[in-house]
Amino acid sequence: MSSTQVQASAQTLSVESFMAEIAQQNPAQPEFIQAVHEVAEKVIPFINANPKYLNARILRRMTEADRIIIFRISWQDDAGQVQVNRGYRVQFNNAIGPYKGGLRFDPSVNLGVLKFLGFEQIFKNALTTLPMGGAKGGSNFNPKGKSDAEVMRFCQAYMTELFRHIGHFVDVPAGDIGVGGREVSYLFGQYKRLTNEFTGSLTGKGLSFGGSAIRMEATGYGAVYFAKEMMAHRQMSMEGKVATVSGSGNVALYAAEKLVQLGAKVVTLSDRHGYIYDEQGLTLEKLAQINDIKTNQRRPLSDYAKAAGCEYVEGQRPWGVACDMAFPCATQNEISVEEAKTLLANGCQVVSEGANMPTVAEGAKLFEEAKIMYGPGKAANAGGVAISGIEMTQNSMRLSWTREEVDQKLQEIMASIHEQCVEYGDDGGTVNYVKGANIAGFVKVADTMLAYGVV
Ligand code: NDP
Ligand code: 2IT
Repeated sequence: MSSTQVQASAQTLSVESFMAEIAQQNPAQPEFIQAVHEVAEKVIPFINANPKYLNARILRRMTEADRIIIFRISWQDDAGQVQVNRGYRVQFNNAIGPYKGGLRFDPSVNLGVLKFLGFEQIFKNALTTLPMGGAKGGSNFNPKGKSDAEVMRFCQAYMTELFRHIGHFVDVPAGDIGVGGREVSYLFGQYKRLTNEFTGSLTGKGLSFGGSAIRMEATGYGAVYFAKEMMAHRQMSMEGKVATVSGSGNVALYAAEKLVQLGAKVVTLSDRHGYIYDEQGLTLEKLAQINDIKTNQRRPLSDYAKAAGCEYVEGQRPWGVACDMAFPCATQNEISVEEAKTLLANGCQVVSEGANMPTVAEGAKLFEEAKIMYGPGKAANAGGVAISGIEMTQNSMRLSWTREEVDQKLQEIMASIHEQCVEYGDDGGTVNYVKGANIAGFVKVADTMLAYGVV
């Protein structure tokens, strides 16, 4: 045994005892505990079969963030009033590359939510095949109803602290809920001003200042490419299949666009207030109109429904609508157990998660037991961060690739993620993608951590 290995008796680890410690160490962080539990259930049997991971306590080390930065953000609103928010960056694990992950600006943001997202990001980024560690950040700032000037002042105040903790070789933030092109531009502008340096320190940038083709589309397109891979593995195609999509933000709109391009019929989209139902199926023209209303004008989906004479269901999510494929692309825990049951009862065969952890744990179990094609977020939505990685590559080269080149890379990366899931996810003849994604992501990071010794 080398000096870097920890001497320990080769006992087995139980999911229950492992989770008891996690729960005790992370009180009042239910989303984080949920995310760790999903990984622990799949990875612990594998660890018990491979004691090198057990003795070195790799999974326990992975559940402890490398470092968490929490800070005050003071800014002035348009009325001159002083506003105070809390800012975070959870730098979870940089074993295989610089910290990488999005920023979320939403009133629901708290430490537990960002730890769940940062933890997921470790495995997701490992699956992309690119050298990126896991991180997440954000603030409880609510961009809704704020003027551009207020959002700018907030972003500048946020970056005035964050800039000293990030950098293209250190930590590279990007967008997530409430952080899109406008916010990344303000954040990058302030980073550049404070450091006097033009580097790829954020991704999701505008095309004129180092952004990559297809980054905006990548998460949604990737979730559809992943579904296509799962279906091809079972000799099925998307042509003519009915899809429900939730959300109407960055991920949802481009998932819907790619579905339509591949011949599927997209019948729903949603926002925080309700969902639209279009029995004929949304067209590319309708999606462009919705994108303009939601993204450019920042108005609710109900305004589109009114303008287009489309059916709108207030206060509900779209999972009661019968479909062959479901693409949850809004937020965590947006498919309840009851909704998971309804989806299955209605014959849904594919769930590809554009959002992070959109299905409650018990609902995910039902999808696994039914052996449908269930792609968990860390595999299905990895296309976004993958193209962020490709943006970093282009920034380092000071070159940019065409849409066609980047789209080709995205398709290759999603196919490779699918292959990794197949390699590690065998479940008696079918593929369990939750098992495959978690073990494949774990192995890459765990082997690297083993190589570093006790760190
Ligand atoms: P956006 O802010 O662009 O859009 C989010 C959409 O989800 C909006 O339509 C929003 O409604 C809706 N939504 C947000 N919170 C809730 C809620 N609590 N209840 C109901 N609906 C809600 O974010 P993204 O599209 O970027 O992100 C969506 C999901 O995808 C998140 O889970 C994110 O973590 C994940 N993701 C994003 C990636 C990216 O590259 N952007 C990459 C991988 C995953 P409204 O319009 O009313 O605000
Ligand atoms: O959840 C995610 O993967 C993202 N929000 C994208 C992260 C990134 O760095 O592009």
